[in-house]
Amino acid sequence: MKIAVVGATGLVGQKILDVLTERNFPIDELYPVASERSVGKEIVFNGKKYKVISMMDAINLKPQIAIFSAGGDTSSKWAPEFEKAGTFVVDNSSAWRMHPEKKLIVPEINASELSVDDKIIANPNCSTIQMVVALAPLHKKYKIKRLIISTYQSISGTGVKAVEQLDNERAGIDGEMAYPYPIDKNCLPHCDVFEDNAYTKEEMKLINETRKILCDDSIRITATAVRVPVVGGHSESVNIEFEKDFDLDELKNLLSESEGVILQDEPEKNIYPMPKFAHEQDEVFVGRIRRDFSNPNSLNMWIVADNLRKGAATNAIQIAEYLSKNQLV
Ligand code: A2P
Ligand code: 11C
Repeated sequence: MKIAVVGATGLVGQKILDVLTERNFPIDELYPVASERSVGKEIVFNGKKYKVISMMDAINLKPQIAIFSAGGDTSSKWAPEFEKAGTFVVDNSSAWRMHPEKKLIVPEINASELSVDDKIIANPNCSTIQMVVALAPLHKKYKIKRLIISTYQSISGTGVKAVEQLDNERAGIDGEMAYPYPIDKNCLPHCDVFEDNAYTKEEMKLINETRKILCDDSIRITATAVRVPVVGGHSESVNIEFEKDFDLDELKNLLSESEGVILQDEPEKNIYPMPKFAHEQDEVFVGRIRRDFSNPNSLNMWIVADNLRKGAATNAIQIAEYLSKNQLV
């Protein structure tokens, strides 16, 4: 298969190249694309060197699939051009996620919605993906009424500049700032930009994307997204109120049998999910599962995943694998 990776020089783009290699994705030709300033630069894929090419050159080469991770403006402008060339676009940005005619896909939950006509497919936001992988089986069985979410998000979600900011701060070097404040020894209740309703865009993504993926606009959701000086993954404390009551052991059993979920819940042995150990893993880790005694039919849960993998690259490649395995491409 001919595959383009748009944003191949970025943090997620690099992770996409790693995951394509690891999963032995059937690639005959790889077209790495980045901004004009990177055209001609060399990147390494599967031990071979490739030159970065321009967007127009990639479109003219008519890849079957283009995996985009180059920001929302780039996707809004260029995904339709790839579509015109007959290419499937799997887009990591927020550009198409809430478009009423575009599908927002987490393969464990809703890949079966895809058809040959879905040429632009949206990959959800990282903090949404890991949460819905754990919530979907619970919603099916107990029906979620309300979610109260607090996130603890890795700096890698912001991109290369944020990783450099943290490295510079730790090395005592004055450098460019990705955030309005220092991030080392700090936490910022501020992920992405503020909207008119005083929530951040990241918080609104959690709310709107979750409802779209779970196909249920009746779920009431509120969220606070916080940036923490962590590298390996995003963590989330989620309080869930269900319509139906649950048996805690049955619920944990359901999670342990759910695709893509790993239960790490033995508090007596200090076993619970942490970004240090979710780093470079493709699964979603859940733990600290306990009844919320303050409210009927309610539960607290801690959810951790590598935001660059299941939160971005792995989910996008799983979508590409679905297209390939189901002969949609
Ligand atoms: P470049 O390296 O040439 O700037 P990150 O989110 O980690 O900062 O990465 C963003 C990625 O998106 C990079 O690969 C970057 O390429 C790419 N990119 C940014 N703007 C464009 C554009 N207009 N067209 C294509 N790729 C772009
Ligand atoms: C973060 N969730 O951690 C973001 C990164 O909408 O795809 C990805 C932004 C997006 O800041």
